[in-house]
Amino acid sequence: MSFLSDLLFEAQIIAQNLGDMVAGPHLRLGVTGLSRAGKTVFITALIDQLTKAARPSLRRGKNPLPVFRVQAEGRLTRGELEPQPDDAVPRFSYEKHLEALHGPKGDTGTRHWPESTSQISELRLRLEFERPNGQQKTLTIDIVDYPGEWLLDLPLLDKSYAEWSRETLEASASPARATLAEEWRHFIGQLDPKMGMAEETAREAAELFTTYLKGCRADIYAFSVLPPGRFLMPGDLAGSPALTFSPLMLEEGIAYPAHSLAGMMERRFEAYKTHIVRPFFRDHFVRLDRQIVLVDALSALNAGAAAVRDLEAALSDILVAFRVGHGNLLTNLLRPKIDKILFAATKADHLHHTSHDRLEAILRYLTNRAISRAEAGGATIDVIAMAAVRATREAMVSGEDGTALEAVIGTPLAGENIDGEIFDGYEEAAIFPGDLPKDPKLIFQPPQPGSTAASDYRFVRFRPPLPVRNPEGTVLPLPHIRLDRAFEFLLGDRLN
Ligand SMILES: Nc1nc2c(ncn2[C@@H]2O[C@H](COP(=O)(O)OP(=O)(O)OP(=O)(O)O)[C@@H](O)[C@H]2O)c(=O)[nH]1
Ligand SMILES: [Mg+2]
Repeated sequence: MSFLSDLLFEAQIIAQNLGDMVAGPHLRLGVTGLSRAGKTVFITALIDQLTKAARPSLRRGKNPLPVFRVQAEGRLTRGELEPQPDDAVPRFSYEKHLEALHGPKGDTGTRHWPESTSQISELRLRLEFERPNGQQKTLTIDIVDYPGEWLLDLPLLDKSYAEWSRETLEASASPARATLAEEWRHFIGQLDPKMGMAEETAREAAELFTTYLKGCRADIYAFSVLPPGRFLMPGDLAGSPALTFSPLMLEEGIAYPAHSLAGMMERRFEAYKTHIVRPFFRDHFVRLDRQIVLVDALSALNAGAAAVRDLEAALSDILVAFRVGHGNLLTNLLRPKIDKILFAATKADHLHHTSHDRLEAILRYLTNRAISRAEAGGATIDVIAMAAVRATREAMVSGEDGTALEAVIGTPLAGENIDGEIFDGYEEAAIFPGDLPKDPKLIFQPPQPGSTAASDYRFVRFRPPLPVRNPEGTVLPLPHIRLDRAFEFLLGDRLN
């Protein structure tokens, strides 16, 4: 049965890849990232920039994408949205997300970031360009957006229910998580996994487990390793039996009968993998050509060393699931490989540009294991600090002792708090977020004694920037930091 389903799985992948190949020059770009990493904002900014890049009337004097060669050399002639390729997948709500950033119905006072993603969606962009020899060409780019939580499920594919139970329980006993897990652990601690199946008990265990996972995600903890992803973002599966399971305290080496509570939980865990995780993996991940991995290192730094360690673990777990390297026509048909991966530390606009190199060094350090693995597979890797949408500008402010500090100015979101000052969402503020450490290793260390803040950095969330219009009333592409460098790395060679 499992051999047959594996065979069917492979056949479906080959059929999809064949379809992709006959569709003409095209690239499937994976935009990967844990929840709140900035995927939806990045995709929106990418489309906003690339559909406007060939229109000089939508520039503020200077070229907004100087490092993106096809555009800088004036060879990008058109960027347009096309009907997406998969009829069964909803369309990425580009217009809605962009309108949110600009301010719905032209009211800039209500501009806000797009909502957290709860469903998969997809979009196709067609770029028309001139090759350096003058030949006209097109490149089609498919991009998929999905809830970041679902990404955490990929590592489950290789785990049995017993392994997953053991690992999840171990993690929940760590000092950083134990308090959050207390009620759930107490509940399952009283259960005998050999007892008969009991729907009510399974439901209660699953609910307490979900509450624990949600607690871990709160800003002050900002933990990253929290599978199963659908427990946090169920999409259309809320309340379904596929989500009604939980780890149990199992005894090593015991095979639990099918009619026991453990047997039922195991069946549901396997069903979750078969019916939810595998299709997501097959329909999305296996077909990617290139990958940008967005990492919100700043939120983890804000929450402290335990969150940073957790983020590092989550990133290396996830990246094992990528297929990387250079394939030939045949191997690409069977198993397309990701030949380029860009690791991007997002939201760099929270920092003065003098700290961007340090942020980049931190991300390089966090993804070290993943980078070595990908490079060994033959993929080309780069690491950047970037802001898909730049919500701040820079300024010098003077610190308490009169020293000059490199700060950023923006409008903090309503409710953001720095040292007891609560922002109202309208007032601008100059913020010195603290210096990132020169030595990236220090991010794994707890704050210095004497520090009053939960950590030594203070990043607040800012509102999106005020939109700027051209004389005809069209909104210009939003400001960004190094988005053009990302485009050049991910797309540049395909636009030559
Ligand atoms: N300042 C700034 N904030 C950003 C940027 N990108 C994302 N953010 C912030 O990060 C939040 C999450 O961004 P999203 O793009 O929704 O993240 P996501 O990865 O799609 O998250 P899920 O849909 O929950 O998986 C936004 O609401 C913003 O507060 C950026 O370029 N600059
Ligand atoms: Mg999203």
